[in-house]
Amino acid sequence: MEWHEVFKGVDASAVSAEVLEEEAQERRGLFGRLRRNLGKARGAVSDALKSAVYVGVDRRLYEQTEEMLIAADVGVDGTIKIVDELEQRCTAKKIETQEPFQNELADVVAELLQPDDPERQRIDVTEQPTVILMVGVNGTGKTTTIGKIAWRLKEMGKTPLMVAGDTFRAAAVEQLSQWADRVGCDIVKQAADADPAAVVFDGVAAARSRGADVVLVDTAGRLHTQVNLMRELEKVRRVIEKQLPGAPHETLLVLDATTGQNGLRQAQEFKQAVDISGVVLTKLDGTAKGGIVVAIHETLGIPIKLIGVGEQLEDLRPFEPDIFARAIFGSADGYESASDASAGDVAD
Ligand SMILES: Nc1nc2c(ncn2[C@@H]2O[C@H](COP(=O)(O)OP(=O)(O)O)[C@@H](O)[C@H]2O)c(=O)[nH]1
Ligand SMILES: [Mg+2]
Repeated sequence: MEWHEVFKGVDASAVSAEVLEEEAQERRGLFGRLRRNLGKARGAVSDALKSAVYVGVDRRLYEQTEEMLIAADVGVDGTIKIVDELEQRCTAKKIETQEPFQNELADVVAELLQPDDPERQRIDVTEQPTVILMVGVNGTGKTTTIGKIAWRLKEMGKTPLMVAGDTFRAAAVEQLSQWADRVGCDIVKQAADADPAAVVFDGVAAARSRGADVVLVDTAGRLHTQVNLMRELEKVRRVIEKQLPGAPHETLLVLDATTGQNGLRQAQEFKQAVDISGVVLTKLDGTAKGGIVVAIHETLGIPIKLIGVGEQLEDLRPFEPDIFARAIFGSADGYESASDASAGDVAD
């Protein structure tokens, strides 16, 4: 999936040939890059399957696959679903060796992760302006992700505007300002301690008067109490909605993949307080537990839209179940054909 396909409302004909070529190149190198960045998770899977005393596809291998999936944070329900399906298919196809076994596993995971409605997977930026609200616990990567998204939008000819709604820490406003400088976009901010609702009010007003396309609203991830935080987010949301009916058009929950099942509990709390439309799963490069993707899919019912695979501007990717599942669960030999296939897509 190319970036201009992730964002609904980006006019592909307005994207410069240069950027399209960059995207295509990135796309060709994507599988290898993703595989490298997801090295920890991939290593955990292949080590577990290799160390399974491999005498063929037998009961013991299914049990070990089960253990591996649980250890990778897939969760109990997802694990049972995957292994049941895997066993049925391997039996039907008479699969008896590791490599096809592992590729079958990747297929099963990829299919499980398919969105019910692919349109819901996209980020709709057709409204003028579109408001995207970022929420999540402190340190999950909200501010960084805003920088990454703003950069992509700018590359595609959109005018992003950042709003420093995390007024709880002075450093947060400064950090977002630095991202705005790097990306080269406007930022609306006030002194730390300001009322975030007031900052957000100004931000939306500024976007309308300056003709910005996409407003990216940063928020606090921690207040004195969790109840206060949820109340503040509800208030921010109400202020946006009042000022611009229909907004926020997208509320993205940023989750840190390294926090595992704990992150899922946080997610439930946020989901209750504000209407979450998508998940951004960050730090997948730093965890051996990439299976958290399956757990999120199974328990939250909110699409994962983007994944963070590093700290650099370009280390944000659209979430593509096939590529992701193959990068983590597929066998080593499956990689080359997979990367050829995605390069082929571009050439077509
Ligand atoms: N390795 C890695 N680090 C990330 C990723 N996303 C964010 N970070 C880092 O996580 C830390 C916290 O990010 P920040 O954006 O400040 O989180 P916030 O408190 O939610 O705004 C920073 O050091 C980021 O560089 C990612 O995808 N991978
Ligand atoms: Mg922040």
